[in-house]
Amino acid sequence: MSQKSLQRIRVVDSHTGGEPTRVVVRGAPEPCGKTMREKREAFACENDWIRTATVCEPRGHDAMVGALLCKPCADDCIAGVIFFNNVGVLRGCLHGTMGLAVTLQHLGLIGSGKHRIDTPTGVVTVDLAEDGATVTVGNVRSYRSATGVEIVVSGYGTVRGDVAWGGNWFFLAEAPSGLRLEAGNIEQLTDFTWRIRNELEAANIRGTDGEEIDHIEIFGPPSNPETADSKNFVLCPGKAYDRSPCGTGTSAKLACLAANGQLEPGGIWRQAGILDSVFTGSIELATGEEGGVMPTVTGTAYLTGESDLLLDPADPFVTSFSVGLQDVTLLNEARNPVGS
Ligand code: PYC
Repeated sequence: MSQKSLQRIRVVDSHTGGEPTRVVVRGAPEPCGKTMREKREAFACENDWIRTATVCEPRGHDAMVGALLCKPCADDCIAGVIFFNNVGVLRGCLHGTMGLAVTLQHLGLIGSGKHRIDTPTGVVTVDLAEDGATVTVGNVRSYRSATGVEIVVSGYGTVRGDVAWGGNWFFLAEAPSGLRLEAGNIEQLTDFTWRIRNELEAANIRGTDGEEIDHIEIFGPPSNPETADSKNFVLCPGKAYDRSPCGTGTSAKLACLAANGQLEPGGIWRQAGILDSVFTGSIELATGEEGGVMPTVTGTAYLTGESDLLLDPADPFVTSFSVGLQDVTLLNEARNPVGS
């Protein structure tokens, strides 16, 4: 087949503490909107095939997080970004923001130092260190919205936890004793946290904006207390677990610690993920009546690839296994604007 009939989407891949990020840098249309929230909505409604084609099988996998590089809506930002995964668009994503920072440097768009990024949750900052891998993200206001929330999880009994916003909605709880918080126990950890998510949904326990709590985060002691204060397992919306400690989840954790009086401005919290990679967090108190904290989260991201994904309109799975043939028509219609 001639090369002309293939559509190309340029991506740069990285991982942050083990969690992959695929930044779409060319070949996708710019979503419409005056704010990044509007662009996120437009992307979800009109260009979902970009999501499925880039992060779902056969080009991606369930743990892959995508990031569409956009024009920012705020003048003082270097870039805009919309994050997405195997089941839909995300709100925020800090491991992905760290991956975006090393990607932008790789593309020659930023150097080390501080930069502002426009996202659907608000403007975040990235501070890229001289080593080209360590990234400190200044996140949006994070806060605990409910504490001592009890749900009964079949097979496990009553689970008590907090609900917090860290750029996504989280339910945070201690892992029950007997549930090993280890990479060798992913199946059981996934089963437990998936049951929590279903119970929250059944009980209509939601975020303060009425949105679903689609990230579940459980905690236990760190594998190595010299390098971390806590270890977590985070279940993401599409039932994949976060390989990293989860930056928005760490922000939600910092908000809960601060609300409990366990973390103050100037203090440091080292959050390990299930692979024992660590994010380091600290807070400032948010100004204004609403309370909460302004978290800062540091991690390391490394580039893993740079490639053109090829989309052949004749391929019945061109935009992934999970979408119907009508999407192929959509792709054909979208080819000219995308390719130009
Ligand atoms: O690091 O914020 C994060 C994140 C969200 C979903 C996966 N990673």
